[in-house]
Amino acid sequence: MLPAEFYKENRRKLAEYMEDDSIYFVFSGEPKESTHDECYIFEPYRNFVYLTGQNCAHAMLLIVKKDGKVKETLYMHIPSERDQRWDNLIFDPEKIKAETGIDSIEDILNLENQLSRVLFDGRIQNAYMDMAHWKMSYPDSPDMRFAKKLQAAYPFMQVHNAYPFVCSLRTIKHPAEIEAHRKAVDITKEGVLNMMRNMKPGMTEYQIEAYYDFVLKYNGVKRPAFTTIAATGQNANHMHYVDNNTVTKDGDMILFDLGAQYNYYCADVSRTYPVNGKFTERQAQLYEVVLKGLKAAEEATKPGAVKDDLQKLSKQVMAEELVKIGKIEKPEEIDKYYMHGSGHNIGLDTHDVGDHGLILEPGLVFTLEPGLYFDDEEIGIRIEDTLVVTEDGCDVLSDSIPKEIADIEAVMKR
Ligand SMILES: [Mn+2]
Repeated sequence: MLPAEFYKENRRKLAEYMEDDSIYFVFSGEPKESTHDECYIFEPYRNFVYLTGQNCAHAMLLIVKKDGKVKETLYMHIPSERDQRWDNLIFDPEKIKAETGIDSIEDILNLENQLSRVLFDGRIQNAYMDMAHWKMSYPDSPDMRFAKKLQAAYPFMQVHNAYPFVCSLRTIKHPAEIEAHRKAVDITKEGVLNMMRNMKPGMTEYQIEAYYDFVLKYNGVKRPAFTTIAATGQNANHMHYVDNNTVTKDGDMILFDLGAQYNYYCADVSRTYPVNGKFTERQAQLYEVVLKGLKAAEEATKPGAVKDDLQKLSKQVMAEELVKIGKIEKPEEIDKYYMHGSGHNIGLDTHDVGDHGLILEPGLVFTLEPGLYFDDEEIGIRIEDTLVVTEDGCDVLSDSIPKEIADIEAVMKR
């Protein structure tokens, strides 16, 4: 949990954005079944987390703005005796009030009755839902069901989507959010170091990954920010390889793309290391090309810089270096070896909300991740940092996860 003041401030900005005589609602979500009676780990809807800090299922935040006055209510599932006994669900309204700064905590079963009383005079004709909608065939959600119900009962009700507005708030991070990112990166670092100290040729990718997983679990991380990529040899040239079941060979490189999360704030880091702890001359040569591309972009990261320009800079530097070492003849031939963008916003989501082409501002947390993929040499290299834009440059949160060749070899020395 971040301080209650943080969530209060987020809600205050949202209420300011709302038209007078309107309501806003957002649900936390419902657990999803995986197989039979098993469920996936519940993932609360991130805008709900951003506004309340709570991670319970079957809850709804309602904000009513009427006559210029704002009333916030958190509707929650009140656990039955059975829920308490079997699932250890505890309902402690005083604790929730302290954590959220919301004074009114209600049973979600009272929602319709209470909302009817708010809407009875017909003055409220605008409702804001909050819905991420990244594809048309979106699975049915409690928000969609509730919006439909509202419009069926009050056909004059205009339903708007406040999602873009809440996402615009989420783009620039509060210092407490940056601290949570820092913590996620620190746990990630510990996990990477544990792999570096224990990996050796002959182990499978998943056996190496297990040393990372152990550290996450040990630090109370239930689930990483995203599925870990541990890709050796040619596997590294498939950007989303997650099978992680290949036996590593002496002389192979292994590419990791991974991140822990802390209070739902994500880390996203990539590193590429020689499995046996020592770069060959050729591996070092190609690795330095990518590292130079990353460093050029990091040095150019400051308020006012355009994020897309950082991507172009990385690419340009790597192209020049590839020409220098004779891998390509003309810079534009780099497209054969470089086929993705060089970074994304990161926050409560690994691929976080916010405009991709945006101009950097202090408090923006994002990643830079240049890579080169050489099918002809069975080598894939990606180096990715999580960084935050500061007043006069940037703070590379993952800087101390070894990326210089000398540092990598020193940690992995046996
Ligand atoms: Mn990544």
